[in-house]
Amino acid sequence: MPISWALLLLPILSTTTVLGARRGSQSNFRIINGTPISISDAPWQVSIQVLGYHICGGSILSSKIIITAAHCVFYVPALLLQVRAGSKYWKDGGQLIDVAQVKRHANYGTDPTKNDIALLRLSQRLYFTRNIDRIRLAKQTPESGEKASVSGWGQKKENATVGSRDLHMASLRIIDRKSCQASNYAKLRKIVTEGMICAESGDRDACQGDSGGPLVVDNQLVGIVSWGIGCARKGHPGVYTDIAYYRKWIFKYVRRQE
Ligand code: 4AZ
Repeated sequence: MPISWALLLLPILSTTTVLGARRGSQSNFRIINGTPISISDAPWQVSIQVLGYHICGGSILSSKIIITAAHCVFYVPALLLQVRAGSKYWKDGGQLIDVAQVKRHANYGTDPTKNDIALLRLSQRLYFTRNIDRIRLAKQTPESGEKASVSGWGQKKENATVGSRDLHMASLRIIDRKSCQASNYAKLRKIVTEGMICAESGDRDACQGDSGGPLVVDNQLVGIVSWGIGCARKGHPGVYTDIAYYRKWIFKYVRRQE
């Protein structure tokens, strides 16, 4: 399926994914080749949920603002969305809070890989603990070769049908935009535009269900899991929304809400 369709269908696919997990047939799926972590290792990580099921990851910017991918919340009204913070399990624990408002990037739409960024305003404040905290935004786009980590409740295998019950993290390396474009994405005519950065590391990657979640360098948010062709395929890096590129857009909205 073309990636653009896949991205549009993501909320639906992810919901079925997690329904599968609840049936308990396969309980071990996660980020590709990551390791289980405590929520205190990534206290900014949240699970974004529709009708009680995990659809995407997100990160805490402030006690009332979550940042995620626009494709995660494209067709979803705020009243169906909730956020779970402070638990390594998407299904239990921590704080579960309703979403009051969704702010997608105004230029998100026709191409679901572009401007893939959204903010959620919560109906109540999160109470910060050692398991729930904000993450700072990177001021600069990370350099090629820098070590980064990605976390989430997504699939362990590209063709898996279920997400992970518990939170996983994988270490990656940043690839600059031009090298990323020169990968198989050039042959496939996938455009890695300004506002995107890439990361990969052999057999480790983000996958479906990790979308919207954090890519972190030195405890700063540098990216949002956005798209890719498959998961952990050689020459097909994971593509992330570049936080530094959208910093002004983010702060315009965050200031207005605080
Ligand atoms: C997805 O479908 C997706 N390997 C997210 C990340 C990547 C691929 C697919 C990166 O949401």
